[in-house]
Amino acid sequence: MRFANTRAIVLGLGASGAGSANLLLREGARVTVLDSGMPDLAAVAAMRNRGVKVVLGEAALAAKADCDLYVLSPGIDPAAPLAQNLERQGAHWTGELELAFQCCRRPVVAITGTNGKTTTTQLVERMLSAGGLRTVACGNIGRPFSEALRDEAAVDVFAVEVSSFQLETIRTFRPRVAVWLNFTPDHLDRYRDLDEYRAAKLRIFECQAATDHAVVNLRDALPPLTARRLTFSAFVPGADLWGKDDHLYFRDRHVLNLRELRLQGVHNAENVMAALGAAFACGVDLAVAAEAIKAYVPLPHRCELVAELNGVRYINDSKATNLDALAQALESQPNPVVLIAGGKDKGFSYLPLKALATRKVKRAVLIGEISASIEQAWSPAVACTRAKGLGEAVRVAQAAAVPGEVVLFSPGTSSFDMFRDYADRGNQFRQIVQEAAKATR
Ligand code: UMA
Repeated sequence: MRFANTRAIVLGLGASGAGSANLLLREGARVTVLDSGMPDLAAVAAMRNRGVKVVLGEAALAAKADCDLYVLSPGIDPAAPLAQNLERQGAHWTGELELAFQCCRRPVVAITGTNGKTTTTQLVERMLSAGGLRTVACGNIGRPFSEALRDEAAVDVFAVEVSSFQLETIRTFRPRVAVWLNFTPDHLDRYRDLDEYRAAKLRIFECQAATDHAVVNLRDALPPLTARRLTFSAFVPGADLWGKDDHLYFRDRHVLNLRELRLQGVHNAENVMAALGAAFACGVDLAVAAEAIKAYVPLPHRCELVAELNGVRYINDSKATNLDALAQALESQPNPVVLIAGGKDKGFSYLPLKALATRKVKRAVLIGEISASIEQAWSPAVACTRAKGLGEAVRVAQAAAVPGEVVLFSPGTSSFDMFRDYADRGNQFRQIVQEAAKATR
């Protein structure tokens, strides 16, 4: 047992904290979990039943750093009081990703990028599985890597979606294949600037060796990498994986007709290319990999058509938690859009989207703590209305949209000011729209 007789403190009792604590228990450690927020009470009870000491609230903020190992959940900013209290006493962080990697005996394909991580991770899982490699998708996708390790005996490869938050605290994390999808502004509520965010993400390559692969977007100027590079791009000529007129190629070989897939848009073409690159690096035949994703159905909350009501299409794009994702959603709409946007103030301005919004958006209905700032950035070029909640926003949008138009819920920022997460936000939108549909019948 790797952590026999180790005394460990885990910070945060969300999915990562629970996964880390359970892994540490399996590896023989004595575990304390600290949570200064509002953890799920069932999770608290489950931990206590397993012999874990759980310390909550003010007591957690004053905990003593009297252990050997300190595991940080990714959503907890190292600058937060819970972490600072222990850091001042000399604690060094091991992230949940690093902890899981240290206990993992299987190769890892890691996927990062500002947008498209979850879709690509799922595509990688399907392609590798079709190629005969038993693969499990985990990580930032929702199921923590530490939790997925339970199934290790039945797994050949872990396809791990990794966020910048998780990469901040790695030391030995070495993916055999590291995928870099794209990089655009995000998370400026956590990082001082974009360079700091990018530096955290670039750590995905830090421990790779010359025998490993880096599957990278040719459009992004990356520093020199140790691993063997495979490039992809829908825009820049000369990539190993590239596209023309709905067709994808690997060097001079035709691989796939995008029209056979249910994934739409150029961003998804690049996600598919990246996944094909990872499959190739793992030795999977590209024809087999391409065939495997023909039945792939995109996940909810990503430009998901929720209903058509009086000739107006209602689209749930709650997963758009940054400006780049909102821009892609707007670009993909040929008809006038009534946009519902806004949410948490993550420290960036919506000004860069003003020209696009002026072109595409008939009316913007704005919610959340960033609503005034969006109005300031876009009005009067874009007609803006502020709404108190999502219900009011849908009512305003419904009144503004006429047949042939689209009500697009694409917030452009994260949800944590008003909702549990983007999925909760998207589910609430779907429910409100479905109730409105019933009322009009
Ligand atoms: N907490 C404290 N003190 C604090 C802050 C939080 O005690 O100061 C506690 C909260 O009360 C809560 C726990 O910490 O009980 C939450 O921990 P967490 O935020 O790390 O959440 P998890 O449930 O562990 O979810 C995390 C990822 N969340 C974040 O990075 C914010 C999930 O990604 C991921 O799916 C999960 O681990 C499994 O790996 C979500 C996400 O939004 C989807 N990720 C960001 C993104 O994709 O943009 C990075």
